Amino acid sequence: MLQLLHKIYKSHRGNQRMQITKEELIGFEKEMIQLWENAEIPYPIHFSGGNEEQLIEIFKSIKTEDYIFSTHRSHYHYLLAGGSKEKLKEFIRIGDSMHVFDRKLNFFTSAIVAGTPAIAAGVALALKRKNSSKQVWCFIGDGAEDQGHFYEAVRYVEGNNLPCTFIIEDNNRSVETPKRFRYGVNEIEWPKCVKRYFYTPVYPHVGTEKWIDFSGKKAWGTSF
Ligand SMILES: Cc1ncc(C[n+]2csc(CCOP(=O)(O)OP(=O)(O)O)c2C)c(N)n1
Ligand SMILES: [Mg+2]
Repeated sequence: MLQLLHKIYKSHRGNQRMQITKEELIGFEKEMIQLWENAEIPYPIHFSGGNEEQLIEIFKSIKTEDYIFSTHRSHYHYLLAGGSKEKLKEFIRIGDSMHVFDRKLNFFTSAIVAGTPAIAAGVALALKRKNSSKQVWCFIGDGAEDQGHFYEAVRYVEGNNLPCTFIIEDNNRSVETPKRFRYGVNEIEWPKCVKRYFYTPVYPHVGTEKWIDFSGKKAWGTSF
């Protein structure tokens, strides 16, 4: 009986990824900010903040077996994907905050703005050919939304009805330039494979408000 209940529960719940709370997300990032401001992370780093609730909601639809493509701002995505805080901390400490990768979680990142949509489309094509039920989720910023590579991937995914959803994380800035200075006032209406959420970022594009003196600091775990 218990086994049957478990089976029913699992089939309703799907294979959802591990849950992490808003407070835990903020707490993790604050810890990393402390390291950064103590000049213990001598690399460029993009902090997440202000989009916890939106992402927690979106990740309710992302199953354990799905593929996730993240961006240069990867910390929240990785933790919500079920990634371990310790592993993420290691990536960050060695300067790989923008290159977080985890094959077991099907989690990939690129620091190249709009570098992932074409790869996401390719993975989605392969999944469709295999009759797989897995989905692809590709996060991009509104700066990446400006890029032709994104448009090409959207056209291909929509035209071929591929299992891929693009999620624009719209914080109205590409580096620090708002949309009206980039292309005026009109938004493009994308087809249904593109979703968008808005948020007000807590931190600047890179680092925090503070100037950090990295002179004499060594890369973590190295002698140079
Ligand atoms: C191809 C490419 N051009 C430029 C950059 C430098 N760059 C890094 S992040 C960024 C802006 C990204 O803005 P957005 O996609 O909106 O993400 P956000 O930082 O707002 O989360 C730029 C231009 C890059 N990484 N790759
Ligand atoms: Mg942006």
